Amino acid sequence: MQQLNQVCFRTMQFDQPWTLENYRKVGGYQVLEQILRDKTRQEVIIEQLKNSALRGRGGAGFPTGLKWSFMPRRMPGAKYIVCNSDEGEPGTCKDRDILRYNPHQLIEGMIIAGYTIGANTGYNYIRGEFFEPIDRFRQALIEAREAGYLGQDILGSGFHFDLYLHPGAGAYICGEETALLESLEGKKGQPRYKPPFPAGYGLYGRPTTINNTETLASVPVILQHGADWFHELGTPNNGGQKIFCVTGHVNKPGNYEVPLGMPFADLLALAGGVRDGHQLKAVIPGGSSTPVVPATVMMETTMSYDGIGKAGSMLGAGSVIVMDDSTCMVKALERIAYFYYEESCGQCTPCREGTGWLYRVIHRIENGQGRQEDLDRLVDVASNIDGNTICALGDAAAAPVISFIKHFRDEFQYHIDHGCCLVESEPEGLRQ
Ligand code: L3W
Ligand code: SF4
Repeated sequence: MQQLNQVCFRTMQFDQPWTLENYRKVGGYQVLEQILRDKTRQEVIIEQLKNSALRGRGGAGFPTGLKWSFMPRRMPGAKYIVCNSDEGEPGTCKDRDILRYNPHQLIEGMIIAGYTIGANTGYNYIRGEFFEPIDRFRQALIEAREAGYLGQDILGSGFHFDLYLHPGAGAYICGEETALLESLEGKKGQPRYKPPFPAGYGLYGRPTTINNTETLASVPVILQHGADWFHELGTPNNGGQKIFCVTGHVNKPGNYEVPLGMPFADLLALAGGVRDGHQLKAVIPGGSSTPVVPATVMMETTMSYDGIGKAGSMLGAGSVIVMDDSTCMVKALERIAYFYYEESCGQCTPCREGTGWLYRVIHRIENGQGRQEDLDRLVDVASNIDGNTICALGDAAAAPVISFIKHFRDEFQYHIDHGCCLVESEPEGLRQ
């Protein structure tokens, strides 16, 4: 069996993994101390990250070293590092557990990021409903400040860095990076046009780097053990271990931190396999925004950005929603479509109108009132949303519709022809 929990969950071996005392037992804050003591050149840190093949864990898989290199470090004036802990993607529950069980590693990662990109201020935007994770992160901030890792002249190095926690207010769209920045500025959380990207025009119009919680929490471990060590945990171009949130019809749902490139079949086995007495039907491999993959393809797939890409989907945030043969695919898609309809910020027409249109048509098919032309209409509406909106929520609403109909068209057609479905069940991974 592959080794587990070597990166973000490495403190899980202790009774109270979230304390500073236990974080120090795995070498916590030693990397930061060394960087500040040696005044390590920022280019060296960025090069290490590039060599580690760390890719953004928030959904897009963008190379982290490259993103940090975009920052105009020598430009005078304020720059910011922002952590996106607004984890709201259906099926995703990993960042929540990093905040709960290893908050200091995230804090160390953010201080190192601030040093590297030339920022003296950081914000962690945390989903507002994460009560315990917020408390743990707040307590860790107090501990880190008392230990001299935050504030003015950190450890006598001349570098100062302040880090603030900002709870969100319940909007999924604030997990989109530019909506998050608007929300941090105190405005309505609506995405901005890109470009300009945050690296050029971010928080308060200043250069800003935004990374996901898991991404930033991986940084101290990479610098501690070396880029090659991290890269070799995974596969070429897909460095490290990654947390997979396995939900739905499995015997042991949960967060599993395993090497990128692990065969899906092994991950499924770790999660206890499909519910007893049932067969695997399909998997949504990266969260509800990513295309569904049928069982036969999924069982031949490896869990990496490139592996899932070859299967016609995306690794996304690593939120693996498992559906067995009791799942009604029409019902499952109806649930997903309602989510995007509900969470659209309403700023652009194809998304505002299209998500409602998609939901209403799927709803009527599910309720036995589908029309023969509905499947083509759904694909047409989804295709017209895809790529025509300000942010990725439009694409995220379209992708499930197109893929569900592509792979399970017969099931949708059965609903239209007979006014009912063959199987009656709700996918547990999609329950909110
Ligand atoms: C400077 C350039 N920066 C790209 C930066 C950009 C961003 C990152 C990736 O969507 C996906 C979405 C969800 N100069 C740059 C540049 N950047 N080109 O790189 O950008 P992008 O646009 O590819 O992705 P995104 O807008 O960040 C993220 C999908 O993830 N998703 C959602 C997961 C939800 C959670 C959650 O709840 N926590 O993670 C799942 O699949 O649909 O496709 O930073 O600025 N030339
Ligand atoms: Fe808002 Fe949807 Fe447009 Fe994104 S795609 S800006 S969520 S209306």
